[in-house]
Amino acid sequence: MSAVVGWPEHEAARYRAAGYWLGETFGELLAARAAEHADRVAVVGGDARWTYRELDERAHSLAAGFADLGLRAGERVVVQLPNVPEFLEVVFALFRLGAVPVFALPAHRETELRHVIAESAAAAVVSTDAHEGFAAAETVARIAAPTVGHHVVVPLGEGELPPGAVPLDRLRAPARELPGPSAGDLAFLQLSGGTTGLPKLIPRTHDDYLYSVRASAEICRLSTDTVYLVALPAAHNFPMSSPGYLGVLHAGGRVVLCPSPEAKTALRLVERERVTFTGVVPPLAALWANAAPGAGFDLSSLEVVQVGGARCAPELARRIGPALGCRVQQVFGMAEGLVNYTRLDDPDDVVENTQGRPISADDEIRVVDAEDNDVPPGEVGALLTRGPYTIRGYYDATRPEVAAHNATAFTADGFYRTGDLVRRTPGGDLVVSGRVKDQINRGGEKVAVEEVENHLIAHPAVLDAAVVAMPDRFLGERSCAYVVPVDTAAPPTAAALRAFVRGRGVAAVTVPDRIEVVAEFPVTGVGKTSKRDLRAAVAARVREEAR
Ligand code: AMP
Ligand code: DBH
Repeated sequence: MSAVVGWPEHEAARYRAAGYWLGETFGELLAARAAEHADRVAVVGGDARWTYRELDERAHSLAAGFADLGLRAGERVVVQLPNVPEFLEVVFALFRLGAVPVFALPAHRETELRHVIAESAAAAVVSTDAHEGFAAAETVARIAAPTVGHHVVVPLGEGELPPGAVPLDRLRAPARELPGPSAGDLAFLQLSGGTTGLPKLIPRTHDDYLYSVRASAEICRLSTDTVYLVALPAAHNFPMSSPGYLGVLHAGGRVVLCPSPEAKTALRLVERERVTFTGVVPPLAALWANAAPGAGFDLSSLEVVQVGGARCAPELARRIGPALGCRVQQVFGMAEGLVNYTRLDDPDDVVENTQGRPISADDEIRVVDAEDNDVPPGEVGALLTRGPYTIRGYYDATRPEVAAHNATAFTADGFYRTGDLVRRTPGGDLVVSGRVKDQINRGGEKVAVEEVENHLIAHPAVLDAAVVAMPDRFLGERSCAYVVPVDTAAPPTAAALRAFVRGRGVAAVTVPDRIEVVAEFPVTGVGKTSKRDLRAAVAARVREEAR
């Protein structure tokens, strides 16, 4: 067993023969585009406007700098950067060297960082000094992970550099040829939303990921005229590859990094940079659609706004187009692989009411019941998938606990259990109706339920905790934690529990939105906590309170 579970050789051969896997690496892609489009602007962010040639040269120079630092191909590097242009030069430098970025989100805090550093056995961390009031560099220094030999900091002028941390600019070295990775090698580790706890590491290769990027760029009709706004965090799979900034760089277009997804900031950039294409999660789409009509920005350049990451209500899908003056595309994807799109020439009915269909003719889709039998066509079931860009196992499969999880997250014949409940329309489009897996989708941000429960249970006054989704008009879902106190006569207050979880240094999304202290949980026939009943109970209370 190796750390990365690969595709069986006969399937890999099929994906190569079909022209999906072309044997190209990210570094080679950028070099090719820099040769074709040298003087076109590739990246706009902050005060920077880099051409393709500049981005390529910066990545070459930093790759040499990382090598000089002692970083080697195959070593993992946790990268936590917000939407700054340095994000792109750093990740392309690492790609070029064959070092493996691990994409932490800017919202991650000590608990998540500690986890991804440990799980990836990271040799280096690239962080800011501080962002969003979070002392990132200091936190990385405090974690003091034994595997981490290098800490590189992109200073945003918001915090101190800990002793031993190297500012990014000091890494720049004269470019030189480096051996570089092969297209079949592990390119990076993406993070899952974390369905059963902290994020899991998703191993993606140059070959498989670039196939999804190229095919996405084609489906989304990207060209050298595309100006793409990265409104979501650049580290997330959606703005990275669906078609995201990688799709745009593949097409020779322009990537504009938005420092905040807030409507005014984003829409002002749309006007200033003549943005043509962007992707957002449903709550953002709603905010933008509400803000745009009165805001007075010229949005006439906008052609397509994608909405994905969580269920988009048909009413919202209908409103976005008229409010922003653009076409809408629904995107249902996952960092593990499979991505579905409504197509740009689909009828309104499909765009509004479905989450689209897969990228590839070789994306295999099964909709199954609890025993893994196919449900009749059109009925709701659990979505299983396998294909040329869907992983066969989480990283690092040499670890027993990861191998054990892989045994349940994938079928014996290599299908990924997405945990999503879907049905397929006669036209072949998927409609997402819920989740099998115990995850809360807070407007696209996934709450790691078990993790929240673990934090709560760590409180001395808490006997047991169960976290479920409660419906929310704005975010779709928020988290509600049910708690059984050790002593029902002296229960902890909700405020104290929330402060306790926050005090453990977790992302804000991990702090429960609502806490209900109860004497006991409802149970199923065999005595397990019935989360179904808890969900129904909190939904009823939310409805009552809204009356
Ligand atoms: P992650 O595991 O963080 O990559 O999140 C992927 C999950 O987000 C999917 O398995 C779905 O549960 C959810 N998701 C993504 N896009 C959509 C969408 N358009 N509609 C409904 N759910 C979505
Ligand atoms: O939610 C996701 O993870 C997601 C949504 C849309 C994704 O990974 C993607 C597109 O590629």
